[in-house]
Amino acid sequence: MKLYVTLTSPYARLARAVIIEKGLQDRVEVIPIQTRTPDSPLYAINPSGRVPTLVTDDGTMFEDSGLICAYLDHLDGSPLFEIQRTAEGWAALRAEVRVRSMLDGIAVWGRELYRPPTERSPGIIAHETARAQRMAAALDGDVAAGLFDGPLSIAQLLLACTLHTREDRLPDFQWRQGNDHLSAWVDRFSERPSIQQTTPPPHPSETAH
Ligand SMILES: N[C@@H](CCC(=O)N[C@@H](CS)C(=O)NCC(=O)O)C(=O)O
Repeated sequence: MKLYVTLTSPYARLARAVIIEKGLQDRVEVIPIQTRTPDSPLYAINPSGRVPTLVTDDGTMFEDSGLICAYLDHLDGSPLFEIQRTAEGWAALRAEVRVRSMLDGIAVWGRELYRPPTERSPGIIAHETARAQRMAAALDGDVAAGLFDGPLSIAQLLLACTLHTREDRLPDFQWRQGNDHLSAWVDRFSERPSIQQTTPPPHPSETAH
C-alpha cells in the first residue's frame, strides 16, 4: 500500500513513525507528494488534498492521521495502540487530544507564515502564538504528572512529532521556556528511531512551512 506524505507535515510524520514502530516498512511505501498547489497530483487520489493519505492495495483511500494510524496498527492483528475505555484510558485519550489540539493551532500559525509577509494576519499569529504557549504549559504539567510515561502510545508519538525540531520551522514558539519537564521529555523520547528517522529536512527559508 502507499502512504502519501510531505516530509514536513507532523500529521504525516505520525503515520510514518507508526510504520517504523510497527515494522511495516515492507508493506507500506512512503511517497512524498506536493500539496497546496493548484495542480497537486494528490487531488486525483484524495479530494481534500491533505497528507497523510493512505491507499491500500485494493485502492481504498484513507485520510486523517488518527484513522490511518489505527488502520496500520490493526494490519498485523496485534494492535499496539488500542485504548480501553477505562479511567486510565480516558486520561490517555484526553492527553492525546490535547496534543492534537496544540498541533492544530500550530498548523494554522505555520500556514500564516507560509503566506507572503504582506498577506499574513498579525491577529491570527498572535492568537495562535498565545494558544500554543498555553498548551505547551498545560502539557508540561501533564508530563510532570506522568501522563506521558508508560507504554508506547499515539499521544507520545504525536507529542514528539509535533515538538521535535519545531524550533527550526517556528522559531517564535518558545515551547521550552519554563517547561522543563516537557523539554526534557521531548529530548529523551525523540531518541527513538521512529522519531529520528522521520526528522523533517532542514528549513530552507523563513517562510516555508
Ligand atoms: N486532521 C488531519 C490534518 C492533516 C493536515 O492538515 N495536513 C496538512 C499538512 S500538515 C495538509 O495536508 N495540508 C495541505 C492543504 O491544506 O492543502 C490529520 O490528522 O491527518
